[in-house]
Amino acid sequence: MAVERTLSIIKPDAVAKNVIGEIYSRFESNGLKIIAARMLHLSQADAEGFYAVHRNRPFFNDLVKFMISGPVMIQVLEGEDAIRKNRELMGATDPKQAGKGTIRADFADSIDANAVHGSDAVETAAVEIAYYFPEFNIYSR
Ligand code: RTP
Ligand code: MG
Repeated sequence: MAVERTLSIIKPDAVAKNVIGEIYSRFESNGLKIIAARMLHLSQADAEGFYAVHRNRPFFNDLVKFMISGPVMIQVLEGEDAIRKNRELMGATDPKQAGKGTIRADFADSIDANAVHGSDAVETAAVEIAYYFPEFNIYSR
């Protein structure tokens, strides 16, 4: 299987719950390495740009408002099959549908405040990683 990189965001609800470390442990114990990380309080323009693919969706304004409601922790994860593996660890978008033991089942409150973001494909991962990290700030080991 290919070694991939994916962009992960721990959203404001999970940062406020003080579970960054618990979520990082899940990544690390499942073979995903944290190879870049930064905490940011996104501006409206940052969040709108990041979620531009969703700009015509009915939930866009609520999503942007939520993502700028507090600091987020943003990281690049690297590992075999990292994109799919991260989304498996995250669980379904709606925490009510998320499988037992997933990050969203354990830490998310609602479909809006759903604890984490993860890239959904190789192409979107590349775009999302470039949005927050210049290559020289990524430390693949
Ligand atoms: P993400 O992008 O955050 O990893 O989540 P996802 O792929 O599971 O979900 P996506 O369809 O890409 O939607 C992005 C985020 O928008 C919010 N959302 N709200 N109210 C709604 O029906 C609705 N649908 C999506 C969620 O916070 C979702 O994570
Ligand atoms: Mg998505």
